[in-house]
Amino acid sequence: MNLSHIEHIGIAVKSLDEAIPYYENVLGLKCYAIEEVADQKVKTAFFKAGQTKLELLEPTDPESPVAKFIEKRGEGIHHLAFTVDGVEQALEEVAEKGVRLIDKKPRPGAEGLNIAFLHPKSTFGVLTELCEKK
Ligand code: CMX
Repeated sequence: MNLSHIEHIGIAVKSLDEAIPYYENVLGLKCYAIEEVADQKVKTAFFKAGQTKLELLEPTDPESPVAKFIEKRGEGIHHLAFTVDGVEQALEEVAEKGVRLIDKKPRPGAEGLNIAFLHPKSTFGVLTELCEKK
């Protein structure tokens, strides 16, 4: 697949209101966007640390993947997202190589991206997101 860079690091938090001041007042970063992604049942907040984007994820529903993650493993790093050229084709390729897909087709993510997840049980414990601009 044609993977170019890390698009963002996803971090699960219980509350954006509580977590954002840490990133802004302690680390000195600026939250430049807040967006709800209904499909993923999260509210997201974005920061840039140099070239690297951070995405804070607050669950909007107790049954959402992020709510379950926090319940089971606590707040913390939730996923790593890579930019690829052609998510659909990349999914076919990794599936052929035996990787378990969470999403068989790309779906809409924050910031106008098409996204799809690979299961952490077949990616050495890292929930992996493949994404591209629509
Ligand atoms: N990173 C690493 N491992 C994880 C994980 C994560 N983020 N989330 C769950 N796991 C682990 C669980 O701890 C569990 O491990 P054990 O069996 O050793 O305890 C295992 O994966 C499977 O867990 P599960 O109970 O079968 O499945 P869950 O119901 O916990 O769902 C997952 C896990 C990854 C399939 C689900 O969270 C999912 O579909 N995620 C993709 C969508 C998503 O995360 N959306 C939110 C972000 C949206 C965005 O960025 O816009």
